[in-house]
Parts: sequence; structure tokens; C-alpha cells
Amino acid sequence: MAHEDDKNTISRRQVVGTAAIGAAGIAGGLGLGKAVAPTPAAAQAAPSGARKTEVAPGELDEYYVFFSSGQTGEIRIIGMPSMRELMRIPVFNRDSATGWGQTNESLKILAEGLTQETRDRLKGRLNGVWQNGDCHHPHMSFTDGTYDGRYIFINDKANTRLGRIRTDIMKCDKIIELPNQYTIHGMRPQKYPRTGYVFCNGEYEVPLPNDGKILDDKTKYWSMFSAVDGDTMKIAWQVIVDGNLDNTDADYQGKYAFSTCYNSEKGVTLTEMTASETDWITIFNLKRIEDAVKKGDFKEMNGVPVIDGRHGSPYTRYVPIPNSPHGINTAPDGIHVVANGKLSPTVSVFDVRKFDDLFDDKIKPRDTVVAEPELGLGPLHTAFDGKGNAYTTLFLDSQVCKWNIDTAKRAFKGEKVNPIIQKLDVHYQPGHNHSSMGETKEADGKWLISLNKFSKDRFLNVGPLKPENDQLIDISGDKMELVHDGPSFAEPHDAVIVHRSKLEGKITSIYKRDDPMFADAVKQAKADGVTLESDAKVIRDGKKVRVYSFSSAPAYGLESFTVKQGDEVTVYITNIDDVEDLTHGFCIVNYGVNMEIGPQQTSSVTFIADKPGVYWYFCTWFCHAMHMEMRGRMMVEPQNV
Ligand code: K7E
Ligand code: CUA
Repeated sequence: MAHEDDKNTISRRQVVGTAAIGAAGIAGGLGLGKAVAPTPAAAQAAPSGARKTEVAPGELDEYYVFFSSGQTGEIRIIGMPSMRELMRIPVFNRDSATGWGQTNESLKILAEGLTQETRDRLKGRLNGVWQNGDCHHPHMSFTDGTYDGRYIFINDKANTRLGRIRTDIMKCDKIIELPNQYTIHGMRPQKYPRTGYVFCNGEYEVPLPNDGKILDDKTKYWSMFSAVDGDTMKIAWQVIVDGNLDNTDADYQGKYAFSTCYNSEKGVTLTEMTASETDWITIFNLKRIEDAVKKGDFKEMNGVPVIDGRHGSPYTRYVPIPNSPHGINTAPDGIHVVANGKLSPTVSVFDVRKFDDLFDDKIKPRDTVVAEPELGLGPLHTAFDGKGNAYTTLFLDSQVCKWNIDTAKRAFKGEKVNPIIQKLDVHYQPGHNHSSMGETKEADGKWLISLNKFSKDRFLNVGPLKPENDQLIDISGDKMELVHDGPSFAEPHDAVIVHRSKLEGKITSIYKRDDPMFADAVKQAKADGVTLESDAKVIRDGKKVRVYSFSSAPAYGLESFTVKQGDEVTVYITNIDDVEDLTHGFCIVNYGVNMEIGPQQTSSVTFIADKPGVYWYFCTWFCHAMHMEMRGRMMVEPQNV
């Protein structure tokens, strides 16, 4: 079977002409309209393992899956193996349900980590914050090589930000914009000893500073590798590199981080970017970089120590690999790192133990490569089962390829062995895949999710814009078995699969009254002499009016309040219910205001009472049999009365 697949691959490859894949090859080969026709959906028999995904009513899933949402800008939590969507966590998006991007609490988080320059640009518009994001890579914080259940980090490719989610309440608590770079693509937390750093790749090259003085001179464009301190969410240092930076990962020793580069040419057109037969991975020596920061071997740019990591520097090494690699993944054995070929049908396997010698110039860059198996067309990302096998997505072939790392190493040394164990059709064109606990040293080899970019005919037709298809594959046996199709909308790139034991006892259902999320509201109430949990009153402070109310199903503390046209009104609501699953909302009709108030949470929103009249406010989260009656009036007096 493996042998046959291999033959297929070779003949298809010959048709495409891999050796000559240049820009023309991409236009023909990677152009989706002409992509290799996948197996029709009907040809895939109904999976016998469908029951494996069944989680009976009232039972709980074994794993949490944290999905990115691409250009939707949020994080989604899915239960696995049922693949039921459990929750969405707004991060970079404006969310109508929760008021994220409108409440004072969320606006503070969205604004405080922006650079001064961006804050000035956004003054007086868009609520002072970006309204869109593009999430690719969600990752949990690590301690000692495995998930520690503290935080989820997520990149924003669109507006160059890194977001952090507190897992105790599953809400975003910090967002930072990185200066000196334009876009964050690859992002990974440090695995050992802990997170620690969060590494962020600046994919696109720009002039630095990017102030318009240099525009078209691409020889003066640069990419930046950044390390953010995951505890403080402050940027620690940056490294300027040759080429660009696509995906990144870290080792299990705490010594190195590494990134793929698909544009060593520093081209600005497709033809230029793919001109060279080889690109490279860039390896960062963390200890040497930290020493450089200590002894001052850097240039300060916008308050950040920027280290020169271009060719010839002691801080980086560049290892050439075939044209335009994409994903890079460290195996749970702590030794092997796989860079995925994309335009090349190969993946390159590195042995991290050789990186010490490479930095001491005892060996050549290519001596760190210990295998380079040819897997099929368009390898993008690789996952692991902790048993020595790797699972690589083949974008163009619409397959997942299971292969053995050790066999690949033997083949690289010239032995006549085939590392490929099985190829499984997926539907269609997979980007990332992820195995259960697979990016930790506790990879358990049970499940694999293939995040497929196209669903075509797999679901009821919903128009020109179709969902993606996240397929669940059982990898616990010798053969991979497809067990579930999961449509999802725009556009989860990546997901991490976390065993529920990692979060046990860490998640709360009721806010603590001293939660830092609403500390500002508590402070303001104190200054106004108001007790948030029991006072319902209106405080006037010139043209500023602060309305304090609480909520307890099915009523608000204030049945009505009156303000004057033109007032700047801030409404604070404290949900004094301390019952699990009893969230209230606060929406004002025709004022564009709505927010979530969880049990024991205080939420606030500020707006101008610009139109006189009677405006009912009402509760938007179903909370009681009398939920419809949970309403009150905002009366706005006309200005000239
Ligand atoms: Cu391959 Cu942004 Cu991780 Cu998309 S990236 S697939
Ligand atoms: Cu309170 Cu519905």
C-alpha cells in the first residue's frame, strides 16, 4: 500500500515537474483551480469509526481543542472527540454578544498594549482600537515541556499583535502590539523551562523605520524575530534577520528557537520570492542573545533592544533547505525538528543536539540535517504521536502522510527503506494538522485533526463561500482512520489539543470580586462612595454621568434613570447573582450598546446620550422565566429644557 502510494506520488510529481517548480510551476501547480483532483466525497466510505467520536448526552469530552479563527479574530474552544463547539473567546474582533471591543474593560485591554504611534492614529475613531485581526497560531503556555494550563497565546497577523487568554475565566487579559515589525505570523511559546518567552515572527520585510523615507528600495527591507515575555506581556528583545520568517518553534532544552524562511531572496514579487532553489531555516541562540542584551550589543529601536542577527552574527545560524519551506515542528522526543517543504515534496529533519556544534563552527550548517524524506506534494505542517511517527499534511495531494522518523534517517544514510507508512485522503487541501498533546513531550498518539482549507462537496451547499472542513482522524491504531467531518467558518489555521486534566480545577464559573478585569470600575465606585454590589444610583460630575446599577434575576437595581442630552454616560452593572451559568446582559435600544455581565462580574460601557427620548434597556442573556420583563428605561431630557 505504502509502495503504491509512493509510485502515485512520483508520477504526479513528474507531471507537475517539481525540479522545475519556479514561479510558473506555482501558478499552475499551487493555483487552486488546477490543484490535483481529490477523491470524490462519495468514494470515501462512511467511516466505521464514527462511534468513536460519540460523547453521550451529558457526558464530557476528554480533550479541549483551542482553535484559531483566522480573520474572524477570535479563539474557539471545541470538545474532542465530539468536536462540539463549546465557546468563542473574542480577542481581536468586535463581538456583539459580549460587548468585547465596546465595554470599558475590553477597550482598556485592546488599547493599552498598542504603541503610542498607533494610539495616536486611532484617536477619535474605531473606538480607539483596531476592529479586525487574523489569528493563525493558538498555543498554551508550557512548563517543563508540557502544557501548564495558565494561558493561551494567539497571534494577530493583521495588526501585528499578540493576545493572551487567561484560562481561569477564558477571557483575553492582555494584548501587545510589536513595534519594529509589520505582521506576526509564526508564534510559539518557549517549552522549557517554562513560558517564558513567546516567539513572534515578522513575516513581511519592511524598511526600518517604516516612515515613508524609504519605499521601493527592497535592499533596505528587513524582517524581525521578537521575544515577548509571556508573564508581563512586554517585549524582551528583537533580532533583525536576513530573508523573512514564516513559522517558528522552540526546542525542549530552552536553548534554541528556529524559523522557516521562504523568501531568502527578499523578493517583492512571486517570481522573485521563488527564484532561488533553496531557502533556509534560521536558528536563534537564546543564551547568546540574552548575553548580548546584558552586555549592550544591540541598537535600541522604539525602546526595544534590537540585535543584529544577519549572516555572520554569533546569534544566529542559517541552514539551507529546499525552496520555500512553511511549517516547522519539534518532535516530542526533544531531538528532531521537521521543516516542511511546501514547494519541495520533501521535509527536512534536524537534530537539535547538533546545533551546539553548529554555533561553535565545528560543523557545517547542512550537517545538522539528518533526514530529508520525499513525502508528496505540498508538505505544510507536521504532527507527532510520541511513538516515533510523524504526520505531514500534503496540501496539493489532499492527504495526510504518516511516516517514521527513524526509517527516514536510515534512508538518508543510504539504506533501501521507505519511511512512508500510510497516506490518507482528506477533504480537501489540508493546512495545519495537530495531534493530541502532540506539541508537548506528553504526545499521546490518540487523535489527529486535519484542518482542511476546502470542503467543496462535503456539506450542504451554502453559497459561494463554503466552510472549511476540520477532520478528526483516529491514529491510535496502525492505520489512520477518518472518523469525523467538522465544518468551520473563517478560517481556523491551527489548533492545539489539550487533555482536560491540564485544566482541571483551574477554570472558575463565577468571577471573584477582586478580579483585575474590572479593577478600574471598583476604583471609580470607591471614589464615588458607591458600593457596587448594593447601590443603584446616578452620580453627576459636570457633563459626565455615572450610572451604577446591579442585576439580580430578573431585575436591575435601577428600574429607570434620567440623563441629559449630550451627557457622557457610563453605565456600570454588577451581576450580584452568584449562581453558576447565570449571566445577564445590558442592551440599550437604538443606542448600539450591549454587554455581558457574568456571575459576580462588573461590566461598564460609556456612550454619549445624543438623542432625547425614552430608551428601554433590557437583558440579553436568558436568565429567568421573567427574562423578558428584565428591562428598564433610560430617559434622556432634551438639551434646551
Ligand atoms: Cu500554515 Cu499561518 Cu500556520 Cu495557515 S499557516 S495553514
Ligand atoms: Cu437577566 Cu436575562
